[in-house]
Amino acid sequence: MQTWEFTVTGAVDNELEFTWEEFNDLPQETQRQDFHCVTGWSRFDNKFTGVTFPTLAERASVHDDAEHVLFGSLDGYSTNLPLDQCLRDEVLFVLELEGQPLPSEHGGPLRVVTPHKYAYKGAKWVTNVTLLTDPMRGYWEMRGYSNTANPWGEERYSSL
Ligand SMILES: Nc1nc2c(c(=O)[nH]1)N[C@H]1C(S)=C(S)[C@@H](COP(=O)(O)O)O[C@H]1N2
Ligand SMILES: [Mo]
Repeated sequence: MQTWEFTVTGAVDNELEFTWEEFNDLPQETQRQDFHCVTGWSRFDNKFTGVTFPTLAERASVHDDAEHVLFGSLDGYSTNLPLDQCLRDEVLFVLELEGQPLPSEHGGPLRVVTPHKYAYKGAKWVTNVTLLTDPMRGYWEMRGYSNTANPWGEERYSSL
């Protein structure tokens, strides 16, 4: 974890940069959440512990004209969401699964979960969050999956 670094940049007053120890010192909460992949499988009742998106947004002091968010990961993956879809306590930066450090195959040491969206909106191995004034598309959103990804609307594919 020596080289791990996490940043929040873009349309914010305070650009944030965390070492692993600093990130772990942020206030955390534990939640039970379901998980829906766009291809049809789900995993129910996962116990996740981590830092909420609003906690980070408050510390960064997000600009009034920020409307969108891009998440970036170590594997080059990215995904995007409107800011109002991120400012929810269930958008969690997960450090622990079932009380254990998040395994790397599930995105450890740190991943995002978005229970209100298909799971591709939750970046594994996340290391940067960029606040944007204009929308951008992430990896799957550029490749035909739905930009909005609401699982109850079964919004799987982009119509554009
Ligand atoms: N960095 C990164 N995050 C990612 C992906 C990925 O390929 N790279 N795949 C996404 C997709 S499509 C799904 S369904 C979930 C899978 O999470 P899991 O491996 O913990 O089941 O991670 C999402 N986050
Ligand atoms: Mo997925």
